Amino acid sequence: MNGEQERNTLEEIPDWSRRKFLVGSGVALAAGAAALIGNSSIAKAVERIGQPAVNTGLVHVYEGDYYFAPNHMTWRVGDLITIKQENQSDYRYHEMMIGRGFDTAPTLLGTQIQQFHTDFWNGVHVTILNADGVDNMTTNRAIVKADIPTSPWLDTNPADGNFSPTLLPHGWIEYQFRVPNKPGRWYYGCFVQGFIHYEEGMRGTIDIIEA
Ligand SMILES: [Cu+2]
Repeated sequence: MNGEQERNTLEEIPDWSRRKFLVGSGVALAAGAAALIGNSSIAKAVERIGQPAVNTGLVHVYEGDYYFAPNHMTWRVGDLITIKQENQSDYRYHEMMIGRGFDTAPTLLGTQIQQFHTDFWNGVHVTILNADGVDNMTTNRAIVKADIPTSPWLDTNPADGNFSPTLLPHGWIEYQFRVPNKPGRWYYGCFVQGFIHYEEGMRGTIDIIEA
């Protein structure tokens, strides 16, 4: 039985985690500057170098151990977006869920966070354009069609879960959708291996702005 925890720890990302993201994503110069100055508002600013004000069209989302690059995006309601989700890890599976709040469940290690409580993708039309190296993908309540064969990895059984493309090491997938009218702040994260990836820094934020 799932409990609910209406809280996201993302506002409390400590400085060490931010630095780890910067180094991990290869923004060495920016990370060096941020470390020298040691000012968290500067570290915050450099996260956004090279990113447009609004992400639209083809948006690359790189996955590594344990981060997303970028770890912040801005989407506009009604825009057509193609996410190319690319797992750059040599060893680890990574997924991408988007939502709000957390669902928890009892485990041998105590109560643990399992997934987002509110799945961003519920009711959203998504087209899978291309993929290579998908371990599994649960559509949950997204409305998914595909331009490519998706057997055996696509699970279209509606369940009480999150829409979640899960990639093998070096796997990638491209999917397209129109940003739904769900403005405000959303969170993304990887819940592979329980909550470990998320807690280690594999998470980000999306601000959805009105058209
Ligand atoms: Cu992961």
